[in-house]
Formats: sequence, C-alpha cells, structure tokens
Amino acid sequence: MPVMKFPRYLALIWAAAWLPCIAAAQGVPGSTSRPASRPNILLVTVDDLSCDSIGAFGCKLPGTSPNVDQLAAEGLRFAYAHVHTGACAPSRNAILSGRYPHNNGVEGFYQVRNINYPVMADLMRVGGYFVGIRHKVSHSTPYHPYQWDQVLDQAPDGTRRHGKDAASYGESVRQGIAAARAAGKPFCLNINVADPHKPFHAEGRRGETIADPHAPSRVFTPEEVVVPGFLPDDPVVRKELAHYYSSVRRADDGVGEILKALAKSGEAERTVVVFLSDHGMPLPFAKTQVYHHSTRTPLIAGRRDRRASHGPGRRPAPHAARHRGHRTPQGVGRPHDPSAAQGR
Ligand SMILES: [Ca+2]
Repeated sequence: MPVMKFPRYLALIWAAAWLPCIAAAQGVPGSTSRPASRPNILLVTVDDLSCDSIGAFGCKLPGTSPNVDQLAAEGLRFAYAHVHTGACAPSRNAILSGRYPHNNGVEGFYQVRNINYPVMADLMRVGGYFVGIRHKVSHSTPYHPYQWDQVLDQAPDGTRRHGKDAASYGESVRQGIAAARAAGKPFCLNINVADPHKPFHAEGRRGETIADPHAPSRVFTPEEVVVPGFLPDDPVVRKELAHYYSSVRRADDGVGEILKALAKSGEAERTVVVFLSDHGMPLPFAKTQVYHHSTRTPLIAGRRDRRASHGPGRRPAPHAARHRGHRTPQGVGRPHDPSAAQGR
C-alpha cells in the first residue's frame, strides 16, 4: 500500500468538505444558508502520540484506545500515513496550509508573517463555515493571534479549561457547535487534545510519580507495557512508558468525550471526523527525529454515518481528488488551488 504523505492528503480532505459549499454559495461569501451537502468538519488531533500506540494501528498493549479504535472501525483507517515532520508547529502548519515547511516558512517554533498562502481557517471561513479551535492555537497557524471565529480554550464564564481534563474537550465541542448554530453556519472545529504530550499522567519533572487530579480511565503499570524496539527494556524506561501509555489512554478519554458531545448534538451524521497525531511519542528516536516512528500517524477519516462507513483498512474513495483544480470564487478571500498542495 502506498504511503500517504502530508500535506496534500489533508488538503484533499478539506477540498472534499468545503468545495460543495462553495459551489452552493457561489458569490455569496459568509452566506448563512445551510445546503444539505455541506458537512461539518471535526478535526481531532492528539499530541505526541505514536501510531502504534493505538489498538487499531497494531498496539500490542491492550486497552490503550477504545474510542479511537471505534472511530477507526467506522471510518477510513490509513495504515501508512505520515506527517511531514516530527515537531508540533511545523507539522501542524504543514497539515493546515497544504505546504511543506520550507515553503510555508514555518520550519520551527516561530511566527511567520506576511504569508502569501491561505490556511484552513481562511478557506473554511470563506466557504461559509464557523471555524473554532481548542488548544495548540499558536502552533496551528503561521502567526498568532489568527482569525478564528472562536477559541474554545475557555468556558463561557471565562474559566480556562485544563488541557489534561478529558471531559473539557467535550465541553469545547458543545460550545463550538452551539456557536456555529447561533451563527447559522456549519462548523469546522479543530480540537487538539493535549495528551500524551508531557507532562505525562502522574509523572513529575524528575520521573518521580506524583499525584495527578486528572486520572485516565485506565492506568498502566511498568510491568505490563510493551517496550518499542528502539528503546532499551529496563525499569526506568518501563516506568516512563507506563506514564506515557496512561496518557495515551487519557487522550483517548478526551476523544471519547468529543465524540459523545458530537453524538448528543444531533450533528454526527452531517459531520466528517478526521483524527491524527501531530507526530510520534516524546521519547528518543521518535519526536523531533526523522525515523519511522517520528512521522507515522494514525490517520482516520470518515463521516460518522453508518451508511457512509467503509470499514477499517479500506482505501478512500477517490472523490476528493476529483475536486483538484477548483478555485475559490473570484473576489472571495485569497485564491486557493488545492492542486497546488504539496506532497501526495
Ligand atoms: Ca506535538
């Protein structure tokens, strides 16, 4: 099976999602009408998670990801997808701009202004969508602050949501969907779960075990974890991996809360869910490196509609590619040509 490389592939997913709405709203930027053909988009990312930490992608430790596994069973699972780079900001900017880091300018953790290309937030907003984001806000666009309709990091009462609180991700989704409805628009929400990025669950700065108020639904022990072949099997590594896998489970808890909120909203069957990790685990030979486990990502995409389910392991229908060459209607935002997206 060929390797799917970003950023072109996600650009095609965006195209599949937003092009029908452009066709329906030609010359009507910001239209509040809601053609039935316009799906919502829910882009869910996890932070620093290796592809093979997910059950549906071959994790040998049972129970790390029941919610993501269910999502994979309902959608399209890309067994050989890779992000472009093993670091957060360049990876996320490549995905959301459709351009390699050396072409979008975001090759590291710094801001790039005066860009000459659109990013997802621009394209979807121009297409009549309500665009919202939770967490990783400054890492997801070339510069910050950027024009999102809403940042979902805070509750309506101004309380800042904790990144390690799984339930809070469901609250962000509910808040974003409610705001989109109030605006009379379909939604495009980018919900970025903070786990399993360090600090890991219940791990202190020196590797000691500490109290953690944000408990995952399952905690793994050093004795039961599987040690990747690129790490030595010793007690220190096993303890670190136990904290990591518990954090993977907490990330999965967050995904579960997101999907639960989507289901309760009544929008699930009109929503395309895309899931992936920005790069591999924050341990040697993965994050910030260029090894296999640095860039392989557990990409899942699909409409949360049983009628549209293709089953796990299937290749995508080529409908997205048919839209290549489409251009944003004249005079609406900046010109965009998905066929210019790089990668394959
Ligand atoms: Ca990251």
